[in-house]
Amino acid sequence: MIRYAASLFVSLWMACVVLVPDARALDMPKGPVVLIIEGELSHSNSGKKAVFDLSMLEMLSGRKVTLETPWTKGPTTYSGPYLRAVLAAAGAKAGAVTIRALNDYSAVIPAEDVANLDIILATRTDGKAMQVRDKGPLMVIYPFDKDSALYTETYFARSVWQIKSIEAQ
Ligand SMILES: Nc1nc2c(c(=O)[nH]1)N[C@H]1C(S)=C(S)[C@@H](COP(=O)(O)O)O[C@H]1N2
Ligand SMILES: [Mo]
Repeated sequence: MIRYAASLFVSLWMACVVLVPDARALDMPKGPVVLIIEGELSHSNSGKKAVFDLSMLEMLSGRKVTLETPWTKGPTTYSGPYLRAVLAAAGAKAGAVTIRALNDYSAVIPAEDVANLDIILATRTDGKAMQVRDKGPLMVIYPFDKDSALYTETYFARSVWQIKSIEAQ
């Protein structure tokens, strides 16, 4: 009887560990959708896709950084979630991602950048939500402040603005 109870307890505990995080992994967006993630995902909320509004993104772990970019005059403050946190929220497997913009520009961000660099998807510049005319609603910001070796054309080309969607491989 005790063994039965113990194994029942273990089974229930495993069911919770396996099922509960998935069931409530991804909220439904309440505001306008600003990002669509496609690919092989374990957390979806719109068919097989994961869609996010601004507040869902801003609840994830991220950072605020002030830096210079080739696209701005003088230091600019960007804030937003880490790319890796956004991908984890959708349950994307570790790997490269293709980031697509509203104008159909796209760039591949290699798996090692996602894993090793503190890339953010900026949702705000100088504290204000980014309008499409200001490269919004989302923009890839590499940590140029932490590693000046990133300040090259290779990483500028991966700095996609006006992001529409991300495809996880
Ligand atoms: N949405 C979007 N993001 C983009 C691009 C683009 O055309 N559209 N061009 C990329 C490239 S190739 C570079 S080098 C940098 C800088 O582009 P710029 O030379 O137009 O400033 O932005 C990157 N991000
Ligand atoms: Mo470029």
